[in-house]
Amino acid sequence: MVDNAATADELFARLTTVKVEFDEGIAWVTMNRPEKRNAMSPTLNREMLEVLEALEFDERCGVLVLTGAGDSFTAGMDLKEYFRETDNAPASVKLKIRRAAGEWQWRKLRLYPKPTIAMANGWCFGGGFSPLVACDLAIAADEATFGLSEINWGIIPAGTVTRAVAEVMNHRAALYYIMTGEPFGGQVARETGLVNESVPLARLRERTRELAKVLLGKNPTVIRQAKNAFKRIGVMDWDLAEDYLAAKAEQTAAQDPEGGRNKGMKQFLDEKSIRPGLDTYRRDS
Ligand code: ACO
Ligand code: V55
Repeated sequence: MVDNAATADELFARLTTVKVEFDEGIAWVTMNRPEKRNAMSPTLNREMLEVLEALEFDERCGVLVLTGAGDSFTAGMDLKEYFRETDNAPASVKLKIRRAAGEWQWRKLRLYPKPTIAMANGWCFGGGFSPLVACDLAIAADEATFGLSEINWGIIPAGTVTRAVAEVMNHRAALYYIMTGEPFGGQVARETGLVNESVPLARLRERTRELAKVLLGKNPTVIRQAKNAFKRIGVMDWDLAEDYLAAKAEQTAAQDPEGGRNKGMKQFLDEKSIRPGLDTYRRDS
């Protein structure tokens, strides 16, 4: 039998650009190049993918929080290591480096089997919007600074940045910030739909922990199916979505080791000990 935690710990010990810490079911994953404002270099992209793959099967991770070291979430793609130094590389090398970015920034993260929260603690530019939006939920610090800065140095927001922005930000705001490159703070990020809420930096970690704890109290099988269904149905018509959701609902019940659906109904209908509109069912009984 493979010891997932021991294998993961070996990986975590050799990381140079990412830090992983466990705390009561929460895995705090920190982009960790503070002296470079956590810019996403090819090394960071490779390490983040390895970390996400390891945490998928690590029972110490019930909820994943993605954040950045120091005063930054991430300053976006590394202009030196990701762009300039690869400009003259062979197409195959370039492709590999581009692919490693997308692999973690959205492909792995967007349908991650555990709840994910982006904790936007500071600078967040350009490419940083992809993992920010790929996380299920996002909390910003009022003091954080966001920007679609691509226009300011002469490129369009590529990778999946424009796609991510179109998914969550309101239409007018998206175009305004894509076209002006103007920086904005946490409260504007909330008003425009980019994050769920924004709190003073001094409260950011505590509020994130509190939200993570709420998610940790829910049935993990159901929460995984629920969030992934939401992210899948965007491209379906209503008939297809109805059929897909019916199938997913049956699959969820069949997979759920704790039989949540029956517990919930019993506690409400028979015991009258909870009201599901107001409380979650007791998972331990
Ligand atoms: N890529 C590469 N290096 C970076 C990046 C980046 N995206 N962001 C910061 N750095 C490096 C700087 O080059 C500098 O390195 P050095 O100390 O070796 O000279 C170091 O990080 C510190 O940067 P400063 O600019 O000195 O830090 P300051 O705190 O004054 O400003 C800020 C921070 C606002 C984040 C600034 O660094 C910045 O504008 N960075 C670029 C943001 C950006 O536009 N990112 C690209 C978005 S587009 C995309 O991702 C595709
Ligand atoms: C960005 C751009 C890219 C990329 C990843 O704008 C992110 C952000 C131009 O290529 O590969």
